[in-house]
Formats: sequence, structure tokens, C-alpha cells
Amino acid sequence: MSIQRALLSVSDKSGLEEFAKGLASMGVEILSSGGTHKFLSSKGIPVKEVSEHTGFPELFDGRVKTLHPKIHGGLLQRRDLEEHQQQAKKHSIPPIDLVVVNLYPFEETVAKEGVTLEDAIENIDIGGPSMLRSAAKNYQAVTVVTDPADYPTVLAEMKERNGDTTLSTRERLALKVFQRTAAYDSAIARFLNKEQETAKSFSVSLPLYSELRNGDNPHQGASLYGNFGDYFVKLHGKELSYTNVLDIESAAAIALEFRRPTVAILKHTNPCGVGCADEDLREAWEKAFETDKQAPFGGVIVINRPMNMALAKVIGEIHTDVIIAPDYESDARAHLQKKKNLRLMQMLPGVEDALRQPVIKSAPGGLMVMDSDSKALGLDAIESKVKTERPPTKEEIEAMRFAWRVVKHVKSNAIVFASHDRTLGIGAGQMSRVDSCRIAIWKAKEAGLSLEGSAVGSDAFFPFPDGLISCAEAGATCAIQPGGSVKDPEVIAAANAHKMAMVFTGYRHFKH
Ligand code: 93A
Repeated sequence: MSIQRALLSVSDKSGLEEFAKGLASMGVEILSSGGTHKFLSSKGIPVKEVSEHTGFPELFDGRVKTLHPKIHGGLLQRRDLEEHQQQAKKHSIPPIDLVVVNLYPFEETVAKEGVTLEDAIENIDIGGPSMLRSAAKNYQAVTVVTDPADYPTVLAEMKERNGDTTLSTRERLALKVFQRTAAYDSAIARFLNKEQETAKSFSVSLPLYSELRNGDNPHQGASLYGNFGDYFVKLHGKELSYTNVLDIESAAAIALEFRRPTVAILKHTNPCGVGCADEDLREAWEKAFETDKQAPFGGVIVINRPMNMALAKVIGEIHTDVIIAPDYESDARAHLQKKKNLRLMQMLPGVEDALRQPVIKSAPGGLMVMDSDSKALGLDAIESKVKTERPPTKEEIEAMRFAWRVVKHVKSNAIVFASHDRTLGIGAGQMSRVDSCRIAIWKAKEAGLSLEGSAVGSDAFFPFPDGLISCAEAGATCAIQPGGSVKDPEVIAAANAHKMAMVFTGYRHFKH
């Protein structure tokens, strides 16, 4: 079958004029993308623009020129299948028998000194390789030329064979295409890889989202940059402060740890209490609030279900700075909005992704970037990590899971006593672990909560047995901690002596 229609789209125009003239002289219809069309027309060669052929203009600064079913259908349709030919007819997709494409000069571009990433990226050819690959896949019927050095051979063959090429030539040219596109993609990958290695410099440009009410203290100014509004919307209340934003981030992270209806109350980014329930948010609230009834004053409350009136009524009774919920029932919102100083925040879908973004902190003279702590226990991780003579009961496993989920969000050194659905005592941010244990035990006592049969979670290993022993004496029957201390054997012996079940997770959850 002689070549009837050809598509020419090239960056390197060398040898193109003669080649196109040769094609035209054999009666081949020539289609071309914008620049190539202009070039050929200027040489007086009859040529039709791709956009005219497809009925679709070039878009997005030429990023979309030839990416159209009429082009790829023309290349990929099988001439030997009746069904394909019927579809082609039905959708008016005439066959394209010859493709002549060479790609945006990516390699040359990145070889230039001082090339910008943007320049490199704009030189990543998408449509060209796509056409080359479509044509090469269908080499049984389609001739594909990517190297100007092949123009004379192809033209000579066509002249000799009444406008056709041989299958062996088409096969050879197809192989050449895949070698070329593979090399092209490798060059892109190499460049991006190098870009990331050597350019491990940090530059960011974010729009101002809003000025903040104040920093840590009223005499410190603060501003918020970026797309905070894509994830959180303030429905009511005063402007946010710097500490509000920190609290909102911590609160959302805790709430999203849990699938069951959950309420967490926070102060200075630490949870004062976390409670879960099967259905009733109010029940979850009671459990969270019972952990500590003093600290929540002026705190932050987060829930992972829409706020309802029953919960709005009870939490409306205590002074709160910020409430965060995925949504608010209208009566609940109206009720809470009566409080002028209360900020009502809605967290939008996608927050989870935002919280998985790297953490950025200032450092003297620069900043630090850290992966987010998104490590979680596997479902069977507890059973396989028991270190004590006594394995944990099913209830203890649930309680340890809960403690481990919460302790991740408590500032180090962190100790959390918990049952399967609530916190019982939290010790946060102490310089020695044994002090965090003491505080957690004391807080539970203050709250009138029993630690008998509870689980204790520790964000990092117990460096000595003393902390663990104090937890056991307070009533904890199981412990979850990373392990890894040189004194682990002594800590395990102490757990055994107290008939505790203890699990080593193998990884810690420091939070600074
Ligand atoms: O930006 S692209 O990836 N999008 C396309 O749809 C497309 N189609 C062809 N680049 C595309 N091309 C490339 O444009 C070809 O591979 C060729 O290198 C160049 C020819 O463009 P012009 O004919 O407009 O000068």
C-alpha cells in the first residue's frame, strides 16, 4: 500500500525541504504542526495544518498540538482489521501512513550553561514521542522517521516501490524509534535526578495567605503563607494567631488518626484528652474531657465527624479558643457562633495529604526540612513484637494501639495511659521520661481515673526500669514502646516481675 498521508512535525528542520518536496511530488498529503507547517508553506510546499485536520486548535502554548484521537487513531488503526476500519470510518479518522518527527531538543537544552528548570521542562516533548511510539507500534502499516539521515533512503525506496516502503525498513525504523525515545526519557530522568542531587537547595515562593493576629506572644508579629485555605476554612471568630495555626495542625493530625467518632482536646499542641465512641460524639467527648477537666480551658477541640447540637451544647459550656470539625450542622453552628471569641474552623477533605507534606522549621541562618511522621503500626505488628513472658490479651492490644496512636502526637518525652477507647493520663514534654510517667500518673489521679488494667505508651524507650516500674505500680498491665535501650533486658525483667505484657514497636515517635 502506497503512502497516502504523512504527518511532519519536527524541531530540527534540516533536510526537511527536500524530503517534503519528494513526498509532495509523489502525491502524498502532508499534515504539519504549527512551526513545521509555517516552514513548509514558506517553501511553497502544499501542506495542511494539524489543527485543520483535527478541527482542534493548538493549546496551552503548544503543549497540546498533535495529542488528538484523529492523529493517534490515524496512526494506530489496523488496516487489516475490518472492525478498526469501520470505527475509523464512523469517526472520520483517516489513516496516517508516514510520520516524520524529531523531538524538542531536550538534551541540547540541558547541556547549555545556566539552563533553568522551567526551560528544561518546556523542552520535554510529549506529543512527539507519543506519535513516534504510536507509529512504531503499528510498523506493519506505518513508516516512522525520526532521524533526518533516513530521509534519502525512505524517499528512494518510495520512488522505487510506487510510494511504498518495505516491511523490513519499517521494522528497522520502528526499532530506531524505541531506541530514541528510551534515550530521550533517560536524558530527562538523568537531568531531574541531578537536579535533585546538586540542587539540594531550598527555594520556595508562597503567596501570603494572611497576617496572623500575633505570634507566640502579642509583641511578636506573624504571617501565614501558602494555601492554608485549601484545607481549613474559618467559619467564625477572631483572626487566627500563630499558636492557633500550630494547634490546628496538631489537632487535625490527632483526629485523623482515628476512624471511629473521636474527640480530642488540645493545649499548646499537646492532647489533654482523647476519646472515641462507636457512634455518639458526646460519649467520645465525655471520655476525652474526663482525662483532664482543667487544662481544656482556652484550648482547642477537634472532632472527626460533623458537629451536632448535642455536642455543641456541652462544649459550649467551657471556654474554648478553637473548634475544628469536618462540618457543622446548622443549629450547632448557630449555637457556637454566639461566642464571639471562639474560632470555628472547618477542615476540608485533603487535609490528610497536606499533613503528610514535609515539616519545615527555621534554623539559624536557614531552615530544616523533615519527612512527616506518617509511620503506623501494621495490623499484626503487636502480636509479633511481644517481649515479655506474658502475651497481651485482646483488650490490652486494643489499649496499646490507642496509647501508641496518641503518644505520637504528644511532645517528647511522652507517656500516655489509655484503655481501648480513651486516654487516662498524659505526661508531656518532660526532660526525663520518669518525670513524664509521674506526671501522667498524677494527672490520672487528679482526674479520679483508675489506671488499673490500663496500657502505657512511651514515645521512646525506657532508658531505665524506674519509669516502667512506676507505671506498673500505678496499675498498667501492658506497655508499648520502641525498645532499643542498652538496658532493655532490665526493663523486660521488670515487666516480667510485674506480670506485664510489653511490646517493642522497633520505631519511636519523638515529637519536638
Ligand atoms: O509540546 S508537545 O509535547 N505537544 C504536542 O502535542 C506535540 N506535537 C508535536 N510537542 C509536540 N510536538 C513536537 O513539536 C514535535 O515532536 C516537534 O519536535 C515539534 C514541532 O513543532 P512545530 O511543528 O510546531 O515547530
